[in-house]
Amino acid sequence: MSGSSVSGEHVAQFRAEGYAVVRGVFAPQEVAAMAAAFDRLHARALAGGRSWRDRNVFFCMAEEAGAGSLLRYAQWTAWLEPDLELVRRDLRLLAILEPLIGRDIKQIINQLHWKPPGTRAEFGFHQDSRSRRPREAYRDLASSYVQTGIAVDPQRRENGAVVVVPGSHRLGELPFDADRPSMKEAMDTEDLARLGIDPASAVTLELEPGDIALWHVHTLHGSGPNTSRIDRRFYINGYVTAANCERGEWAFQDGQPCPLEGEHSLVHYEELYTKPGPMFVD
Ligand SMILES: O=C(O)CCC(=O)C(=O)O
Repeated sequence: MSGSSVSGEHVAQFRAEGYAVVRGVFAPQEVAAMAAAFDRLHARALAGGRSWRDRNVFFCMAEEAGAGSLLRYAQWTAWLEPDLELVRRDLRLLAILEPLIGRDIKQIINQLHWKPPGTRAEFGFHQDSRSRRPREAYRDLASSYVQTGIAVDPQRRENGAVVVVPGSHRLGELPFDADRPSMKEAMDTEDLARLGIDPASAVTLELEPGDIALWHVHTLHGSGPNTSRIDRRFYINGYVTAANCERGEWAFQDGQPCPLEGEHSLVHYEELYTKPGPMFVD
């Protein structure tokens, strides 16, 4: 696939199953530019050695037994890396999003996830709706929000690809323990069984570099450890119909890409205006 030609087949699948995969959106040289940006960010985060914040930009470090200090995720690095900034407002993403959430779109997630070989770095099964807080800032979440993930490395079960439960978006918001953040949990099929869901119905989103996965705010998903010999890097961008959200950075206004510039907007970091950093965070 090239240019902004996206076939539209993903729309029916997203509506029916709560997820979809669009293949070959970004070309190898574009993925290489994303990977190089990831590498620079990774080196910067490890050099700092501790979690670090500058306004919405956040490097979350974690200690893992046997693996030492890891960059677990980084948020809003599009502010630091021009190639990542261009991707977040690429017209091919608009072509994927517009049939689902319109052409006036804000962005509320800009995040890279990195699982080096041999690390756990898992995400327990969850619904993204749980993190969309404060709830009054996000109206009509179920029909206004799409999470996307671009494969930078091949994604397989062995290196910790996303696993989704098809059709689970129709279950609405499920009871999860708010004290168990998904990034602190292992991907455990018992969690599905407890919700009355057959664990065998879960599907691994196998992706090649440049493919995009998208999922609904109520789709149950998680991801397991990286038991392979390759990295698993994933570039996540979450979007919302602008009229239904008080938070976020503009991504597209009337279908026109909006660069990140000027002041950071309030998204998830509630102390943006009172404790902007830059600072290490414990
Ligand atoms: O990177 C992953 O595997 C987890 C992604 C995820 O669960 C999310 O973005 O909600």
